Amino acid sequence: MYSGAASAAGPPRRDFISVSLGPEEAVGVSGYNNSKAWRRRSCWRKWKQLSRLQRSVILFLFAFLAVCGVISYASMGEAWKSITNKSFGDHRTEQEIPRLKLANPAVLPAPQKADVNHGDYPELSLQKPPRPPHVHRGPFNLQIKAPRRDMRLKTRHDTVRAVEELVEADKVEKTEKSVISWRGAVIEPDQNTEPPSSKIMEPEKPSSVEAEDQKEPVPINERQLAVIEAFRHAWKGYKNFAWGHDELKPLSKSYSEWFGLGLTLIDALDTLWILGLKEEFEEARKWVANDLVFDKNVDVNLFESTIRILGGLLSTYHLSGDSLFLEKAKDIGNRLMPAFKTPSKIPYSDVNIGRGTAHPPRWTSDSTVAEVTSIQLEFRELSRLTGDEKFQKAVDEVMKHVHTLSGKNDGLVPMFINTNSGQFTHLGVYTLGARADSYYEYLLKQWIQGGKKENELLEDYMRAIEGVKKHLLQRSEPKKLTFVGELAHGHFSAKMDHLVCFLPGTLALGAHNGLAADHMKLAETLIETCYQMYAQVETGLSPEIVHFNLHAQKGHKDVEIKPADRHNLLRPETVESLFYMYRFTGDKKYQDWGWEILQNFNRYTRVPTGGYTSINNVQNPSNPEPRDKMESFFLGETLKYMFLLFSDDIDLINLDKYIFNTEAHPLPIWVPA
Ligand code: DMJ
Repeated sequence: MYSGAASAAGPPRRDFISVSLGPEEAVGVSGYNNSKAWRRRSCWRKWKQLSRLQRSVILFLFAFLAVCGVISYASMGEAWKSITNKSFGDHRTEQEIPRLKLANPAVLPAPQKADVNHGDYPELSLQKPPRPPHVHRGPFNLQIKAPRRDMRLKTRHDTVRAVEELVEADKVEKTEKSVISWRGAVIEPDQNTEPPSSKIMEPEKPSSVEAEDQKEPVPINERQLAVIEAFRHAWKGYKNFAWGHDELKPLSKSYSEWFGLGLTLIDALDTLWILGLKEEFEEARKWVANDLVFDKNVDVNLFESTIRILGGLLSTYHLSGDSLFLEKAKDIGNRLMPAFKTPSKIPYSDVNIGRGTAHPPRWTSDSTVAEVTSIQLEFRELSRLTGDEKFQKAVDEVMKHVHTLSGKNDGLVPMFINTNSGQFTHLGVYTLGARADSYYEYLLKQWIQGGKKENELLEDYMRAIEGVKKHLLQRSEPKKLTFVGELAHGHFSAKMDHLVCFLPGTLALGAHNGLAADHMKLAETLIETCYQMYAQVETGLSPEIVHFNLHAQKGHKDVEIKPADRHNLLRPETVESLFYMYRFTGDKKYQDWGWEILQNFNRYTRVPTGGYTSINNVQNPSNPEPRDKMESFFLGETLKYMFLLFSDDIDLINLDKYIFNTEAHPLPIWVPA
C-alpha cells in the first residue's frame, strides 16, 4: 500500500525495505532460487501484494492462534503438575517417595499403584484417544479419561466421535480401575466406595441383617449349644452378683468397677444377639435404656471405652436396628472427644466423660501406640452414622500423622508416642504384643472398612508384615514352630505374648481380601504355634506370655513359661484366629482345636455358682489358682468367636460385609464385597 505512493512532500516514500537486486539476487528473478534470502523476499513481496483487509485478517488469525496456544500450554502444564504431585492421594513429600521405594527393595518392594482419580483432567484426553485396556503406558489419567465438561463440539461428526470416545473411555476406565499390586497379589479397590476422608453428607442407616434372615436358618449344632450353655452360665453369675457393674468377681460373688459403666453388659450385648438369647438381650436393653448414664465424673481410658463401649453399642445398633444404641453411642462418642485436644492431636489416654477434660497418665505425657491407632474403626463408623465428620477427622489425623513418623523399623512401630511432640518415644523396642498389637490389626481393618481405597493404610500394613518377617520370626525347637518374638535394641527375644495370636486371623483376613498368598501360609504356621501354646501346657490353656526354646534340649518342649507369666485371663486371640482360619479354609481341625480350648475353659475356669474366672497358674491342673475375675472380653469376644467358629453358616456375620473391631464387635464394611 505504502510502497511507491507519491508524496507531495518529497520523493516517494519507501516503506519497510527497498528491494534492489544485486547480481546474485537477479539470478532468482528469472530462474528458481531456493536461497533463504530469496524466499524471504519473495514472501514479503506476496505479503505486500495483499490488500490491507487481507493482511489484517491474516494478522488477526495469527494472533488468535498464538493466544490459543498459550492457553492450552498453561492448562496442560497444570494438569501434568497435578498428575505428578497426586500420587494416589499420597501425603508423602517428593523427597520421601523415592526413599520409601528404595528402602530395602529386596525385602519390601513398593506397591505398584496405577491410576487414582480419573476425573481430574478432562481436557487432556481430547488430545489423545484412549488406548486399548491392556496398554499401560504413561499415567492412566492421560489416556483414559474422556472429556466431560470442556469439550467443544462443533460439527455432527465431532459429536459422534466424542461420544464414541466417551463410551470407549468408560470401558477402559472400568477395566483399569485402581489396581494395587503387591508381590503378585492384585487388589482391586471397589470403585463405588467413597474415600472415607471425603465429606460426610448423609447419616447412614444401620446395616441390615434382614437379607440374612430371609434365607433358611442354619440349625445350631452341638458345639454351638455348648457355647450358649457356657455363655448362660457366665451370664447367670454376672446377673446375680454384678448386674450393671463392670466385671464379675465370681468367687466372691461380687463385682469390680473400672469405669462404672456396666462394661460386661455392654460388651456382651451383640453376643447375646448373635447367640439368639432374646430374653437376656431384652433385659440388658432395659438396663441400657434406664440405667446407662455417661454423665459421670469418672476417668475412662479412651481406647478401652472406645473398643468395648462405643464399639459394642454401634454393633448392637447394626444388628438390632434399635436406635437406642446409636443414641448412646453418640453420647459416649461426644464425651470422648476432649481426648484429642492435645498439642500434637495424638489423644491422651484418659478422659473424664462427665467433666469433658482429658489427660495422660500421671507419670508420663506418652500415649500407647496401639491405643491411639485402634479407635479408628469405631469413630469413623460413628461419623458415617451421624453425618458428623468430627469423629472421623480426629482419628484420621492420628493415622496420617503416624504414617509420616520416623522411628519405625521396616514398618514396625515403637510402643509409645508423645502427646506433646507427636513423636515416638522409647525407640528401639518392637513387638506385635501388648502396646503395639492392634496398630497392625487396624491398618488392615480400616483399609477394608473404607472399601480398600486408603492406600497409605495398606502400604503401612504390608510394610509391617515384611518387617515382622524380617525381624521377628524365628523357629523353635524341637517342633520348629514359627513364632513372633520381640526386638529390643537389636537383640532378639524369643518371647511371645498370647495377644500376638490375633495375627494369624488378621493375616488370613488380608489374604482373603486379595493380599499376598504367603500371608495365608504364614497365618497357617502361626495358628499352629498359637494352638501349641495351649496344647503344650498342663491345663491345655495358654499362659499370658511364653518363651520359645531356640535350641533343642532334652526333655524340653518348645514352650517355656516364666512364673510371672503363667496366668490366663480368658483371652480371645487364639479362638479369634481359629474362627478366621476355619471360615477361610473350611479345615475342621480349627474347630476341633477350639473345641478343646472350650472344654479346658470349662474344666479349669468355670465357677459352679455362675461365671468363669481368670486363673493364676495354667501349669497346675489340680490348682489353677482362680483369680476371682471374669473379664468383659470373655463374653464380648471369647465366647462369641467360639460360637462363630463352630458355625457352618458363613452368613452369620459374613466377613465380606462386616469387619470386627478389636473387641469382636462387628461393624459394617462400607461397601460390602
Ligand atoms: C481386648 O480388650 C481386645 O482384644 C484388645 O485388642 C486386646 N486385649 C483384650 C483381649 O485380650
